[in-house]
Amino acid sequence: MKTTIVIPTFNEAKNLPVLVEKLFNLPVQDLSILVVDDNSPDGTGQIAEDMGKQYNGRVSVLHRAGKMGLGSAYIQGFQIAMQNGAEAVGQMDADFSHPAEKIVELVQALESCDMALGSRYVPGGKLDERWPLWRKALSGFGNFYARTILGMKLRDVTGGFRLWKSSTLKAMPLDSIRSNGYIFQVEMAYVASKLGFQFKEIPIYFADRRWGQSKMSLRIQIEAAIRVWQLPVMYRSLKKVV
Ligand SMILES: Nc1nc2c(ncn2[C@@H]2O[C@H](COP(=O)(O)OP(=O)(O)O)[C@@H](O)[C@H]2O)c(=O)[nH]1
Ligand SMILES: [Mg+2]
Repeated sequence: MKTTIVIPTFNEAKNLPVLVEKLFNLPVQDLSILVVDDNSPDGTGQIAEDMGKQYNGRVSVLHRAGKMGLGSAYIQGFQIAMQNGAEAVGQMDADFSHPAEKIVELVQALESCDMALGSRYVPGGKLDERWPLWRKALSGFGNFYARTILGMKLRDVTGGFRLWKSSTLKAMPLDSIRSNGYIFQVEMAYVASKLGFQFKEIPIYFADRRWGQSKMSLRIQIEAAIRVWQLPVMYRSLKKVV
């Protein structure tokens, strides 16, 4: 299965090369990487460009003019990956929060589902022990809040470590997905589940980022909290396709 992992980056110069090397050392066949860089001031875009040469085109880069948010980076990245023939499309942070080695299990799981995800909220899944209690509680609450209001069976609705079948993404109205922050993950999972697609959750240990700063902000959290209530209205006419 031709697999492309989309990695959005904003100031990930230290993380990206290490992550890319780790990914290419995995026993996953036909793997390529698409970096979506928003003109990172620390030069991540050029580093990604150089890796494209180093890895003979297995790394490609979409350069965007400025910081336009995670959601739109993923949507554009997914579309390009599929145009280039990917049969499975992955998404992950560049910051080592998502354990790269679990991609092997996600690829296996995708044989019997439409989207496989690394989950912090299934048995065996875990949040970084170094996180203070309030941060763990916020993550747990945000996830509980969204999945309850939206009536979803998925345990980790806010998680961003996922592997999609291209056929799943192609059935989704990607152009109408406008969320950009955290809630992007929720919106994608919600739309896919309304369409009737099946998920599999693989437990992961979610580590805090290795280098650099989180782009999470209060504004993003408020956007998410409000938007959860809008999703059922926005997608009220969406019918099952599978
Ligand atoms: N292209 C792009 N990438 C972004 C943007 N915001 C965050 N990222 C990347 O998206 C991933 C997740 O962001 P991060 O700051 O780690 O968020 P956190 O994990 O919630 O703290 C990282 O790889 C970031 O570099 C953005 O506006 N554009
Ligand atoms: Mg992160």
